[in-house]
Amino acid sequence: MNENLDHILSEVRNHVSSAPTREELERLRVHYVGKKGVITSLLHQLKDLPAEKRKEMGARLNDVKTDVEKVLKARQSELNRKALEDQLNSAPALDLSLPGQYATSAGALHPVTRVMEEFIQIMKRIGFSVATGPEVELDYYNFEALNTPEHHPARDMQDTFYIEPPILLRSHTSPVQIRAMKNKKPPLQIIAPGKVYRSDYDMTHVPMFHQIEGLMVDEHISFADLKGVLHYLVKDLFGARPLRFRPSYFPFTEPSAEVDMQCISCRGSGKECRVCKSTGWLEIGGCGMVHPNVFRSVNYDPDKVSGFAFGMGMERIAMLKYGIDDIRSFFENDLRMLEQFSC
Ligand code: 2NL
Repeated sequence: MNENLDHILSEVRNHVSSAPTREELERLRVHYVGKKGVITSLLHQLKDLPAEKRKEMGARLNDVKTDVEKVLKARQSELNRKALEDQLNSAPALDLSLPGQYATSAGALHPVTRVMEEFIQIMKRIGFSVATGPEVELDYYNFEALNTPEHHPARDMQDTFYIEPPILLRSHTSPVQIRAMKNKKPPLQIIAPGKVYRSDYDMTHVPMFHQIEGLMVDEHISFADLKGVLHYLVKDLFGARPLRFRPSYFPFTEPSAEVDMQCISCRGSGKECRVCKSTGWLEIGGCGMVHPNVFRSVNYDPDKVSGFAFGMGMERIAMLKYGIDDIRSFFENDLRMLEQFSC
């Protein structure tokens, strides 16, 4: 039986290591160590041997079985590797330059984001830096430091979103400028872009919109400086246009004005113009000279410095630039509207 085993072992070595396919290898495995295989049946025959022979033969048979299984395994992984290699070699080369199977359209910036970035770019070019701050604010920064008296309608629950007094959602980005002035001595030239919140909802108002405020403080800053900056800004955003400054009121500026731009559609003629409702003018924001009380609340001396400030709604600017007539369409996520701005 010992010679028989030696013979089996060398036979297995030969057959297995030259097995050409995985199918052939499987056939050999079944033949030697399968349920009815050669080695398995020899193991079954052990019980017929005398006790002292059985122990020796059992150990020997188990060694041979382990050996055979090892050889089978080795050939198996060799064949698996070869199969994978063949598969990779026969596969058609991948052409990575082929267009995809499904067309994907290019994404685009939201029109409000576009206008905002353009606005920021222009202001940076003439020396303004960008300041940001929290959207959840304190009544102090949003109103009190801005000379806005207790009875002012903007402070009303009806107009401002209160989290829980004195915590509120900022109704303009002015609090960013208050914080900036408290942290830095003049001169100062900043813009504060960001989201603001007001309790409003119709064709021209939404409860959240984007504002950019500008602030310039130094000795001898005048209304002429304000006009110069706004003319430069409008020229870059819309092309050169006459501006009109209409006297107005804001608690934080004195004097205050609404800024109107000559209508880009009728060029000021007002003839049957639905863009400017035949007035010849378009309102683009508000502005003024910083109120002395605002300077006092940030520890600037109103006798030594002066400054101008302005605020513009980005949705309003985008509506004028792109001829959009309902502000709500910015927030409906309708691709038919948004896709018009991909380029
Ligand atoms: C508008 C009008 C305006 C300001 C904002 C301002 C800020 C400081 C001091 C003084 Cl810290 N003024 N901001 C001034 C005038 C008008 O915004 O129509 N916004 C959409």
